[in-house]
Amino acid sequence: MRFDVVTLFPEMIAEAARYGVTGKAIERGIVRLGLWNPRDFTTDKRRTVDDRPYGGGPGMVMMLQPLRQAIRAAKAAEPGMVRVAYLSPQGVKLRQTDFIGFSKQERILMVAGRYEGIDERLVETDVDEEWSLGDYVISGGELAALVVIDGVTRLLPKVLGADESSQQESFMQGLLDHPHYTRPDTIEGQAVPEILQSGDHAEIERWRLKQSLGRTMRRRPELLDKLELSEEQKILLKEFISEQKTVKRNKQ
Ligand code: 4GN
Repeated sequence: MRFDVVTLFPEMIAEAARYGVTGKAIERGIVRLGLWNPRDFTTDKRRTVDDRPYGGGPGMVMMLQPLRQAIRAAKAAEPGMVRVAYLSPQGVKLRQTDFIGFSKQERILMVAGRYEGIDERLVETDVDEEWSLGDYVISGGELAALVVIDGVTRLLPKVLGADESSQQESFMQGLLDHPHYTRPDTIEGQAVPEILQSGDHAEIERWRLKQSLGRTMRRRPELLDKLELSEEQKILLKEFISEQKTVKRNKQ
């Protein structure tokens, strides 16, 4: 899989992608990164990439020409189908299923905006899709592009080992994850749930699914609404509710 990013700060992408799962995937050649600086596609002596907004107002806008040339160069870098994505708060909210969709593509080209945004004519003609991480604003699209690179890379075959496979994650089933614990089994009066130390793998799976269902209901009920729960899952959810009522809690 090849990711291309058009950015004024290519080093930011290159450096962050060196760590962890993305770093390993790049090392192993499963992922390739192409970085394109619109400043390299300017023609004036000052290498200008921004200009004042038509209509007035504060801030600057990323100029069309350097961005368009950078996108074209990135596309032409190798043959094959490329989806051009722009990351902005105006985009469609990204979900895990979109990452799954991206992971089946050969290439994704992302445009990382800065300042007040990019010239809208690019969105009309050079961009295929506009995506948002969520309802908040950050100062540049680079961190958003890195989120996509990371979220997609960890879904690619061979990137995660069999035991850490993303396939068995709760989120793939539309549920929040269950709690995790490691040693020691007790610390400052806080014990690891007994069942997790029982060695009964069927019971452990059942407990984890119950926690996933319960946490999803408590924290993200709208996610549960989208699911058709099995009879067993309904039973687990009822068990979660009755077990929760017996313990005094101020969270979850
Ligand atoms: C994306 C980009 C938020 C998101 C961004 C988001 C850079 N902020 N919610 N900032 O996915 C003006 C230029 C804002 C591009 C954009």
